Amino acid sequence: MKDKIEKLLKDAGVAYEFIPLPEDLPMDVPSHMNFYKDTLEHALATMIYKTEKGFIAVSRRGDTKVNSKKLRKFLGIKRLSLATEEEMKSLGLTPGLVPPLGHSIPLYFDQKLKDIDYFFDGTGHKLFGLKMRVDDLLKVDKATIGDFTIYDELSTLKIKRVLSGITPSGSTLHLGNYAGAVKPQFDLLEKGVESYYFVADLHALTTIQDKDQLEKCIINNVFDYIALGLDPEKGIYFRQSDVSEHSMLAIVLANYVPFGLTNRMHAFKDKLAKGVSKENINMGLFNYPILMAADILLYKPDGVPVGEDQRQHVEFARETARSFNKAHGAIFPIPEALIQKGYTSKVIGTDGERKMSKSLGNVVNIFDDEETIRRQIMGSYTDPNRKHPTDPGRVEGNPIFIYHDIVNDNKEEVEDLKKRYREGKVGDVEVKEKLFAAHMRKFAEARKKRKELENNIDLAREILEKGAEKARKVARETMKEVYEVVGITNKLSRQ
Ligand code: AQP
Repeated sequence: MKDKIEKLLKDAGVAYEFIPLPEDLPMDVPSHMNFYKDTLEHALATMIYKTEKGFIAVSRRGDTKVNSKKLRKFLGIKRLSLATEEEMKSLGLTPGLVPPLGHSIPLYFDQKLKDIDYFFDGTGHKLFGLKMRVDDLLKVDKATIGDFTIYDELSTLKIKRVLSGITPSGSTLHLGNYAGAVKPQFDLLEKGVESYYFVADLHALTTIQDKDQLEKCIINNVFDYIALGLDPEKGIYFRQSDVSEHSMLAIVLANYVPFGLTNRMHAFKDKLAKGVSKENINMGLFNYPILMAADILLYKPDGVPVGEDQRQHVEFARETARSFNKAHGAIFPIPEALIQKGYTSKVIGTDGERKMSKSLGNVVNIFDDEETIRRQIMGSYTDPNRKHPTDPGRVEGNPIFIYHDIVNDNKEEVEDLKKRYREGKVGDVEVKEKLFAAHMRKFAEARKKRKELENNIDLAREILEKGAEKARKVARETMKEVYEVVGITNKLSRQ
């Protein structure tokens, strides 16, 4: 393929550059752009799709995503899916290495390409990249230009580093944690965003005061994340208390936070609402948002992927950063809360009323034993107005259909169940049985892996320690900077 491209470019008499690439360079676009020391807008990604009219190649900029609705409309087609590895091979192409020219199938370029001068793409050869001018490419290729992409929000927000924490307060993760936080966090890592994850053991002290229980929860959390697919070599995964700068920064930041703002935070207000008197609420809970602001600001992330329930706390961190910056100059970038759109931002619990929460017990867990998960699903609230399976039911906002959307990868089955539910042609039991089966399918591999990990506590500790070493480097730099600007000239700030 590379030779064919070279000939095409030479014959057309245009300028181009083949760039030698290191053998161990990962295949993804962000890693390539990192290597070129350039940004995603200058990456060209060419994808092969299958349609009812045959295969097509589509080129888009790295900071955009193909909008399938727009593309289907543009092409006047109904069916559109990415070609499989086998199908690509039959076209003489290697997945991840598709060049933007030399195809035997129709080629389409998104028009946003015309807003950049040059681009980088593949040559079909793992060890060579291609750099050339967009105008020159258009001279060589007989591509059709159209408008079928949208900007990728993450690239336009310029998200390069993110940070997320999870409180090890329960036994395992639930579907709310998964859809609202863990899955989006993993998606960011996949896209090449530098990702920090920490087990918030200091936050857990607000509710756990039994050391064995705390340690168990921490280790469980590591097993959950690793079983779900976190690669600790790619993402930096550590334990909050292993990086003492979290506590150090919280003490400093407390001086930049008004009492009134902290008093309005929901973690504290929720407890009051549950009837606990102010006199009995521990200060750890009251100070929780301050420690969380320190957790975040220490790593100067651009974004914090969280569920809707944490929006207020991220806003608190932003406010704290502004207040500190006002006094000392632009030390902290103001991070964005990266919250999912739609129902996954706040997955409803099995009580059909409140957010799915460990402490409320209205959960469907991921790693519990089969019987417990079956019980959680079978006991879930559905549509209270539906007395018989023949009554038309409500799908929107119905927990069992929300859970189907999260775990059931058989979308045809989900659509069929929704249709029959609306028409009063399926009972709750069948919907729940199918949900249970889909849950088991979705997490089969993760559940197997978690079982294998279960007795390997040393591995969990090793992962956390290695992660902490990496996290500490960044945390220490920020802390030095903070001590220096506030005037604490001690051993750390002089280092
Ligand atoms: N129901 C939910 N929907 C969407 N996102 C959720 N998250 C939690 N519940 C939902 C997100 O998961 C991340 C980790 O949460 P956490 O365990 O650290 O704390 P949490 O938000 O307090 O979770 P719980 O289950 O509600 O714990 P408890 O009951 O102990 O307070 C966060 O990003 C959170 O937004």
